[in-house]
Amino acid sequence: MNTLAQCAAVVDEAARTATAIPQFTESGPLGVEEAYAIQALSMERRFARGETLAGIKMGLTSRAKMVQVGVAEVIWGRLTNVMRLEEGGALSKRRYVHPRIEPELAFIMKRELCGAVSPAEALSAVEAIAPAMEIIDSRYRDFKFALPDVIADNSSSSGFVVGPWGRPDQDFSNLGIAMEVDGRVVQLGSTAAILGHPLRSLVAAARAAAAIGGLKPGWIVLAGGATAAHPLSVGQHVRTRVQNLGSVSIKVG
Ligand code: OOG
Ligand code: MG
Repeated sequence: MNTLAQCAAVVDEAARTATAIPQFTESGPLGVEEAYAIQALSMERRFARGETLAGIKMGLTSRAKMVQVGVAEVIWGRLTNVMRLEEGGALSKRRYVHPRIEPELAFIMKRELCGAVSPAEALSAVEAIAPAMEIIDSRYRDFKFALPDVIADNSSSSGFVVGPWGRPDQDFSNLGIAMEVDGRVVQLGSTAAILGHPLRSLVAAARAAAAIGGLKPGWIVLAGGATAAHPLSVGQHVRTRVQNLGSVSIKVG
């Protein structure tokens, strides 16, 4: 079995070169704690190349997502400045292995938030909320993985795009979501699909982030896909509309 640092190098190289790799769990057991250690070490390699931490993403916070990937645990990963795509801009598909896109809700923090917090405390630390989309790109062959594999692979995160920021003091517990590809709706859902209320995902993020010193002001937190993810192909134009919050879009080049 490889060391954690070797695994981190393997998964980082797979992401950097957009090359699929076999799952780690195919060659031996891997624990969840070790998997988070691999994630941390692989992201350290990116930070050493000049990327900076921009926040965290929560994953598998909706039933639709758990069913799609066959893993039923909430997971998290790290977002970097380089992963952020410009709203309305284009992504280059050849930089990914087999990218998918999913509708999300983003928070931006105005205050630090760390450890066990109540939903009200979490909300009071939020500067704004926005419609968002995450590009997920499992580095594992055929987009297949077990829980420790996906955690080691930064929870499949590979890009994100954020729409207009809105006030956090509005009811966002059950807002309709429609994700369209070239004007055709491919996924319909509600923010309520995210743990019953997206704020619960932020509470979970604060708990998870305790391991890295808490959520920091200015960080973005992605609450997790509200629907199943949709595969991306060159030429597509993808737009997600969230009731009351506006829309966010990306082109695939
Ligand atoms: C794992 C990442 C899950 C979400 O929003 O649920 C995720 C995957 O689907 O590959 O990002
Ligand atoms: Mg996601």
